[in-house]
Amino acid sequence: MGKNLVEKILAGHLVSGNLVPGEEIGIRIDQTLTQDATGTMAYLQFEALKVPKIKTDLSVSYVDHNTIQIGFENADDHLYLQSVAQKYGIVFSRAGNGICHQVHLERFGKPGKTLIGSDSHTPTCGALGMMAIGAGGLDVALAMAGKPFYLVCPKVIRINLTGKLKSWVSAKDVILKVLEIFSTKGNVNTVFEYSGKGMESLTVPERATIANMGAECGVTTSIFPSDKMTRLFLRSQRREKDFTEFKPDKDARYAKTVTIDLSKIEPMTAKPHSPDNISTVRKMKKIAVDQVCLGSCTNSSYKDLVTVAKILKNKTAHPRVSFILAPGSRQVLEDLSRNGYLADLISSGARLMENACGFCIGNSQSPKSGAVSLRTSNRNFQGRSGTMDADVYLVSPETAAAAVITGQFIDPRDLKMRYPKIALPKKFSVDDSMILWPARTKKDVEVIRGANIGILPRSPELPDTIHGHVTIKVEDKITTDHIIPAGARMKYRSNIPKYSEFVFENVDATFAKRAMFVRQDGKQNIIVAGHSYGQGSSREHAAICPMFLGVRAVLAKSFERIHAANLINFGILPLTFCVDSDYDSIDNEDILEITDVKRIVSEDGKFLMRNKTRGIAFYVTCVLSERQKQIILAGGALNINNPEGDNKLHGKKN
Ligand code: MIC
Ligand code: SF4
Repeated sequence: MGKNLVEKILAGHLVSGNLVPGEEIGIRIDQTLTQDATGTMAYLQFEALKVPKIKTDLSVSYVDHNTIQIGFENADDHLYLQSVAQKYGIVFSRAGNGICHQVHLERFGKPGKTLIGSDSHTPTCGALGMMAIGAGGLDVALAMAGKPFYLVCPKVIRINLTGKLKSWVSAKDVILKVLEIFSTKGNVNTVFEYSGKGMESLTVPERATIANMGAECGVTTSIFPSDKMTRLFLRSQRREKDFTEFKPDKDARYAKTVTIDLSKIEPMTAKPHSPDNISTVRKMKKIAVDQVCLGSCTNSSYKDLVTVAKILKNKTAHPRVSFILAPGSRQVLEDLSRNGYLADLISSGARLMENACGFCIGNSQSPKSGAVSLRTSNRNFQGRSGTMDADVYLVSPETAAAAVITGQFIDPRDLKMRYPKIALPKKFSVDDSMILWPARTKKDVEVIRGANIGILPRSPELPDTIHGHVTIKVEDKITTDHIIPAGARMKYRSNIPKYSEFVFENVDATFAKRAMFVRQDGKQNIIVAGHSYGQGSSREHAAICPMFLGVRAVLAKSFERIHAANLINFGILPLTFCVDSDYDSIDNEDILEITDVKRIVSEDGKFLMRNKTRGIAFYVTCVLSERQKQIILAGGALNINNPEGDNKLHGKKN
């Protein structure tokens, strides 16, 4: 029987388990990536594993998230990351070189290989035919130490693209269509594999936009075959030697096939406050636009930005619109500049930002209160822009450009202009001088730990009785942005005691204090949640900080993949309701108790939970693999992989 792409890569990397969808498997990881905001924890954890050098083919540490540098914190982190990279054989991409996913696509991704990254948009490299998966920092640290990466063997859905995109419609509209079909819920342990005649006409940067935002559907990853387009892209990056053709077998089987006719797609948008709140732009009422942000790892490629430059040539941004431009990488910026497009963008009124995450993570360019902001990024969760009452709409670069000129949210086809069709350059400007390679010869490198490099907290062993206090009850679709905000708070990523003060800050600002009180009282905190708990970012801080505050269990209707893995890694029980309606019988401040915890975890994971406050009881489950059971019983993965807990790793306290 023929194999699909996913089966081929998984079979070639399988270390444990069987390739049966739903079963846990372990795979060998060829490449890893980290970014600075998740990287400091990942490398503190890597150091704790006591491995002298990385064991992957390639590991790259990027600095792209916290580059604002107000105060010493960000720069302390960068220096720590640079020195750790030198010491352990990791490639270091300096601040200013670009967003991890864009740079990895340009310079490092290889068809047929496996990649895990401590960022949820790691699947971007699926555009090159890689199995590229987002994960928590600890899982990345373990992979760098040569351990397998464990995941649930995914089912594979084939997305068959037919037809051709019409003028003014682009890759962003395709992935917004996919989000309309699949939504952000219910796609855990699934991979989208793209195929079809329509797919063949998409360039690698267009495929990257689609693979990138598959993350919003909650899938394990998205993948494209490696074909003529892949070869062209790698050639233009002067690395054709990295090309291998990689296609599914003709008789490959899929869990299901969904066909999308590209010629029928119109300009689309995701309305506030979720990437699956989809409409066509045509159906939107005319709204005045205050801000347009062009960039992020979804839509900041050369093609995206040249398209906008051509639309805006000899035009000026509408007086109401603040027009923000953040190229995806130094290469994109350099090529825009060499080919004259940067001048066109600047003369149209673009406010040029650093080629980094910037506005996308809300650490700069927060819009005015009550603003309408059109962004080409991938997430529009409430408050992520840094302005709680702003309405953020996700759009294509073409729709963004139309708003820059008109100050209105309009369908770009209404500009009545000729659509600028952009061919990719034969050769991009390749200059890796902002990439530092680790020393080849063995020398002693000192790891530099500034004052911002904090402690690496661990969780105690699992207790036998959880006497839990419902410290917060939340709804469906709680994102990791809700659990622990990024933006202005991100500079505390390396300082867990400080960062923990902001857990659920935008949902209930009293949470951290109340949770700490419960912990100091010798009890455990429980979070009660609806469906899809932990959507969005991979940040393991959404598990580490609650753990630090004494959260021992999260009881939800369902979990998202990366967050569930992070909870287990940090010794927090992910419990699910056996009957969803039991959610309604719990209130804030209720006392929930489970007993005989260790035995039940080791057996079938089915607990009788007693609500002591209400005098009722109901069943919850905790379905874990044998490996995960050991982790939970030990109180977290670090307690297994470095049981003695080395405190010498802790930096100066702030
Ligand atoms: C995001 O887009 O939310 C982030 C910031 O890139 C996160 C990682 C982080 O929180 O550091 C992600 O996507 O995983
Ligand atoms: Fe950076 Fe935004 Fe991409 Fe996250 S989604 S990696 S913050 S650009």
